Amino acid sequence: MDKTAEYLQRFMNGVKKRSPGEDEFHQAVSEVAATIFPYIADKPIYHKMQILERMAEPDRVIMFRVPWTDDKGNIRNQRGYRVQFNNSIGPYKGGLRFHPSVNLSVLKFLGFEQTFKNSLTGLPMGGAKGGSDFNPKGKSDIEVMRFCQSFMTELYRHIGEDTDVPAGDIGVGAREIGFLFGQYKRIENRFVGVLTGKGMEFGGSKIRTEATGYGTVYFMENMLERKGNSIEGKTVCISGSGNVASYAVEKVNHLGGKVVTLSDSSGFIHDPEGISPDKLAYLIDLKQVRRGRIKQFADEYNSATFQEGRPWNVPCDIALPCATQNEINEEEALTLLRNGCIGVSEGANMPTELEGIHAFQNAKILYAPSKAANAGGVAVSGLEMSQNSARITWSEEELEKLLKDTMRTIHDSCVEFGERKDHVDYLAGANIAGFVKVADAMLSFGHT
Ligand code: NDP
Ligand code: 2IT
Repeated sequence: MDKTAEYLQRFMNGVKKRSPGEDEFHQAVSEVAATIFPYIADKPIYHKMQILERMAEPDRVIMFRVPWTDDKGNIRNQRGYRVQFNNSIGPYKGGLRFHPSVNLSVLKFLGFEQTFKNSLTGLPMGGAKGGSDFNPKGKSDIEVMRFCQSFMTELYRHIGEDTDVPAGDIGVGAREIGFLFGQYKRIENRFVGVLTGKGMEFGGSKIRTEATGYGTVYFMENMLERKGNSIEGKTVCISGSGNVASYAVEKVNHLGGKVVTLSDSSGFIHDPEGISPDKLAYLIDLKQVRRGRIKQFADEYNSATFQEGRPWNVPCDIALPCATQNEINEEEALTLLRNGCIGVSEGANMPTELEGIHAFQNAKILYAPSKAANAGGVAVSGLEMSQNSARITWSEEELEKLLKDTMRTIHDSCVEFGERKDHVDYLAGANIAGFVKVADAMLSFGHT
């Protein structure tokens, strides 16, 4: 074993020993470390100062009890978390996830990834993630409000516009951000930009709702453009049917592609005729307003069929996983490749298992890892913070241009650090580009 491989193995053994059983966290760290160790092999200062070791340990983990009362009068207890991972380049920043699968491992993987992602945006934001094992599905609006108020009653003391600025993620959208912001303001008696993804009436930014999905598609368009190709005329498989998936559909449509699948946790729909703008309007109302299931889409439109499972056996040119982590395994990656898929851009965080990533990389298709591909959401969150601090509002045109330019810059940084003999390793490029800025800031701080 060469020295780099030996360091990597020793490092991963340390991470696993310190955080036993945190599989998702180990997965995220090992994917990053496998590309950083070769990069720092001839840069001893990063070893000496234990930079990656320090980056793989959150600054702070906050865990708390969240009691709330359901509509039947029962007292329920959930667990709340905020993982403040790294604030070397700016205040902690990252979403809140409400989903029954939330645990410390999931939030640590997300917070670790967020640190690199936020660095890639070029904006001054550190990395964090939080949330709860609360399941918003089937809950009344009042139950969700009571839960959000209880959650914020503990969280408020740990966050602030210059300390830590949460936002949405799975299960946390405009409704939840409204309840959370209302409670923060009430407790603190201060109206500040402590959350992003706010409603337009109370300090939200234009384009924030659309930003992640749009950005994921822009990244794919940038990769294709570099190869003299484009999304126009391409068949696209998308998973998920929430915020990210919906606006990815919209942007694919704008660019002349055709989206043929969408999914949720019960299954997927296949619509060979494509998700036209009127079908997308139906979907957004179904998922965001009526909080229904994707199966209802196939009940509404004859052109669509519903099946259980994931959409990856439907032939496509481009795949945009936009649901959750580990939703493409090796077999599904190989199926996509066999069916002619030439590009994957990850709207979700860590949607591809390590073996699936290796399959995409071995095939040398255009593979954009989540920390680069879905950075558009947090980038516009950063712009929301700037607007709030300056008490100004930018126009939709300005923000859409800033988002597009940011995705282009991130793409170009990945190429700068990931260009190899006959292809671009976007995974290594994103990891290294994200690492350098945070690492160099940490070097400046000395032994902190
Ligand atoms: P939403 O809650 O709006 O939608 C989530 C979608 O994913 C739903 O269709 C949901 O289906 C599906 N889903 C969630 N968990 C599972 C699961 N375990 N198995 C199968 N399907 C699942 O969330 P977002 O669209 O905001 O987030 C989607 C992904 O994008 C996440 O990975 C998130 O971390 C990432 N992301 C989000 C950003 C944002 O700005 N919102 C920014 C960057 C990344 P169901 O309704 O059945 O639960
Ligand atoms: O994963 C992510 O980047 C998000 N959920 C968005 C974070 C943010 O602060 O906007």
